[in-house]
Amino acid sequence: MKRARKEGGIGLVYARSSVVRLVLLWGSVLLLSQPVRAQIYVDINATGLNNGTSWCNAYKDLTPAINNAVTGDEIRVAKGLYKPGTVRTSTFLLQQDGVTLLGGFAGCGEPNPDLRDIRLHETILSCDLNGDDQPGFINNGENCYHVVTANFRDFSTVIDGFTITGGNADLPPPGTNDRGGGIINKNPFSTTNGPTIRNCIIRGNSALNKGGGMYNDKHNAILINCLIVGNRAKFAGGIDNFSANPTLTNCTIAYNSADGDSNSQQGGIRDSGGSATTLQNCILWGNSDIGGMDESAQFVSSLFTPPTLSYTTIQGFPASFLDGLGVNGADPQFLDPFGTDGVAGTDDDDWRLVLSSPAINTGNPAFDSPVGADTDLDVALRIQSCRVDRGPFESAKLQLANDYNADESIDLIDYAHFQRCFATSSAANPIDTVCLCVFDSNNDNINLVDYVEFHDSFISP
Ligand SMILES: [Ca+2]
Ligand SMILES: [Ca+2]
Ligand SMILES: [Ca+2]
Ligand SMILES: [Ca+2]
Repeated sequence: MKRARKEGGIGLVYARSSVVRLVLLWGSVLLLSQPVRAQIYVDINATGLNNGTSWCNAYKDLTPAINNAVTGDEIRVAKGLYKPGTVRTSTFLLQQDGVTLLGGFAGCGEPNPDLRDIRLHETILSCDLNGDDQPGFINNGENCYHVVTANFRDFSTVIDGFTITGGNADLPPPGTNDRGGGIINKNPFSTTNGPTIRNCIIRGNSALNKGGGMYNDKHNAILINCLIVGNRAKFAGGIDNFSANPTLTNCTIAYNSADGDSNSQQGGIRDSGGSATTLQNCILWGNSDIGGMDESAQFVSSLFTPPTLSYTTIQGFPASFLDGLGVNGADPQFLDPFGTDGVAGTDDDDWRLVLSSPAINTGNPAFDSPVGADTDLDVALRIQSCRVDRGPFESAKLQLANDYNADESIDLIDYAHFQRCFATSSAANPIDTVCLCVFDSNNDNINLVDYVEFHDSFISP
């Protein structure tokens, strides 16, 4: 008998709105229960003193808030569009570790100004100084070089809940205004562990040289629940890493492009200078270079410092030495990656997964949501059904009973997992939560009763 467990329903359910509302309430309670940090408010619609002390007395710009923040402060930013200044060298320059930037609040004049919903209250950081950008990087000649600059910033620097767009790092050397259009993290001296970037959309940025979306030089950045789409550069349209070991979890890096003059210029992510990226529950798809959209256009690394890949989708896989548990090349099936304007990386795209997506319920079965990332980019619960999805959006689709690997077929692969899960749990043989969720038919443990259920499903699915 096919049956979906835990939620008690039968078949597949897609009911996001009620989940979103529940999680919003829950998220608000969480925010209230966290230790008190000094809060600095930023709201482009603020009407009062503009000194940052409350929503209606908020700074109207983000820059003075950043400049006045000290370690331990939390900068809360209301919905709206924020620019770093008026000249091309303007950038949101993060100068202090231990400061958390949170976007997505309702803000002044709203019934609950503290209500946080990063989708409904989109908070955009943009380099489009004239406000005249069009899809396809048109009119970005006056845009500033880097939207965010986080040089030397460590993990305690947190950027959470922003859309980062319009950076155009097009100034030829000397200098580094030719890289990192969206975010630049550079330490020329020694390795820095940071910054931490969560729940962010980095889209529509460009660079003359490398790292259209992001450039990490000796910065082991952490990215969780991020969407890096529609950025471009000569080399590495999405993310360029030099002597850096970033960790990406539940990120989608898609339809970024590199227009360098050889056929392996790495539209998605490039590791060089000894870099070794870690990717878990991620999707690399549709990134292109002049050689097309093969595996080398998604991700390029060195044989000598290979990346650590798990439960990640890479278009064109397998084609090189890249490998890892749960890595495959199955089309993730985005809902509408180009939108009505036909261009990836603009605000009409939809990067959620269609219900038939093989990226749903196929993330790491042992995954536990990291701190600060227990919701997805829709502010819905990060882990739904039995198992986390790949990419920043979690589907509400339920997983079939007895279908451990979520391929909607109950076969020998699932039988092997049943045997593993059936054995007594021990340190050498841990039973993950997916075991219990898909195989434990009567909510006690995995035992002979469940074996009978599995057997029935197996012979008569
Ligand atoms: Ca512009
Ligand atoms: Ca679009
Ligand atoms: Ca799931
Ligand atoms: Ca299966």
